Amino acid sequence: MSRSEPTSRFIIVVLILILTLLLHFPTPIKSSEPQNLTADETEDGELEELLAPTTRSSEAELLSNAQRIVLELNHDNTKRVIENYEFVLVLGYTPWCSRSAELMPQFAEAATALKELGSPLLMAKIDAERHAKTASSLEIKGFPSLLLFVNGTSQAYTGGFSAEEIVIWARKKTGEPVIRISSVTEAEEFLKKSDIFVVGLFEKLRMLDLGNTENLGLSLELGPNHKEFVKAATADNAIQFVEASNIEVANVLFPNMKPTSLFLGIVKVSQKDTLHMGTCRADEILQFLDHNKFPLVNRLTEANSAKVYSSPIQIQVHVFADADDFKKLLEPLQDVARQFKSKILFILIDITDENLAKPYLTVFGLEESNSTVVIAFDIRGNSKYLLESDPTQSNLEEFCSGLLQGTVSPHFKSQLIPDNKNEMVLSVVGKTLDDLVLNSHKNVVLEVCVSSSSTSILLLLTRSHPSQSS
Ligand SMILES: *[C@@H]1O[C@H](CO)[C@@H](O)[C@H](O)[C@H]1NC(C)=O
Ligand SMILES: *[C@@H]1O[C@H](CO)[C@@H](O)[C@H](O)[C@H]1NC(C)=O
Ligand SMILES: CC(=O)N[C@H]1CO[C@H](CO)[C@@H](O)[C@@H]1O
Repeated sequence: MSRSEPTSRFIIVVLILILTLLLHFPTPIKSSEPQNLTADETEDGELEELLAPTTRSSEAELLSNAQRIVLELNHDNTKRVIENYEFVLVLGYTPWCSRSAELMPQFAEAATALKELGSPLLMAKIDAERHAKTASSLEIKGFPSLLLFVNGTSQAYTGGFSAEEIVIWARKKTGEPVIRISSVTEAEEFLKKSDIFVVGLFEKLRMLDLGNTENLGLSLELGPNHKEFVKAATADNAIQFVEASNIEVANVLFPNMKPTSLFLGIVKVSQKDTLHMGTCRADEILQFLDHNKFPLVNRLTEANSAKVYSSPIQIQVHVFADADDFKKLLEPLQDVARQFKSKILFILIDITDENLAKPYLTVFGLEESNSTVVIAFDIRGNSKYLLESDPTQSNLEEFCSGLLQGTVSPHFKSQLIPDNKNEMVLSVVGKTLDDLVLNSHKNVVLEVCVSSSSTSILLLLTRSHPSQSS
């Protein structure tokens, strides 16, 4: 009797203590696994559904399940979630923003894929209009915006905006930058789902594949080359890196790979294009990627324009065509592009797309054009060019060679060259400005008429000072 009483009192005290703790700290999350969330994370038990296995009965259902895998942040849970998870990718959106609406299903699809891959990343979204204060405390500016929180500290999102691109980026930044492929079957499966990737063959990985882990120094023994490979994979923002441990597997990924114990290359599946990388240094791998990651011909969309124009390639050929001409042009254009690989960037733009095409065509005075237009920019010299002949393969080749050699004349938006024969006062247009005025050996009085006003400006250009005098 005298012994059981203190015991039961002790139990009661412990129970009260546990209850108190539970009430005051409803979810002491310490794990990085989103699956370990409990239902009181959200008021409406949304997470219970979140935890339910994804069913595959219909596409709509799949999407709505996917959307549930994304945790909805609000005033009450944000701080706790950000602080307690190692990795949280937050999407700041507003309900009225169309770009948010486009991104949301991609984000949800990425969340599903990452969950299936067992990623430690928690995907969350916050309605930045409804929870403006909370959103601004996360430094969410502009919509949609994505931020990755690592142990509570945010970093900018630098990946693409399709589900696949989000998955690739997220894995790179959460400790899984490289996918290891150990069998031919896995390699074939991977190829079906991938368009562009970097492959590395590291024969020393074979020991890991065979389960030979008794050598604890193995990761060191994989050597500095492998370390550089992983470093590059982490630093790059968009391209999946894969590693293979034997030549049979590597050969499925990169056909006709030379038998060697170490090999790096880029594969562009849909372009049937492969490139061998003759380096294993991280910075050189990244530089090589910058110059070679683009498809031979880039079809411009609003979604990929930022990515396409991030290319460091200085000469860019833009081809404007309608859907029918696209089909006819694509192959010859790819052939040309192959010859000028990593020297000229080729961009294909739908001529009927006002937003994408008009601004360029207007610069050339060709906004009314209905047939294929080929223009080029040299970013170094800030000059622009126009292909004046038909866009046949040989004309395109000649144009591109000329661009590289600097033998194509830059284009000026210009009226037709007027017939000045027998004129006392010569008419000058954009195309003849250099010859008649700037390079003239005589002094020139130039009258500039501004079409929108009745006044005109007189400029005296003297030979010794070929610039404006009065
Ligand atoms: C996050 O914090 C945990 C615990 O302090 C630590 O083990 C982990 O390495 C950190 N993660 C990153 C990516 O820094
Ligand atoms: C292009 O097509 C439009 C409508 O079909 C027509 O009005 C216009 O004149 C055409 N422009 C040229 C340069 O052929
Ligand atoms: C309570 C609970 O669900 N625990 C799980 C947390 O996550 C680990 C790793 O996925 C599981 O093994 C636990 O069962």
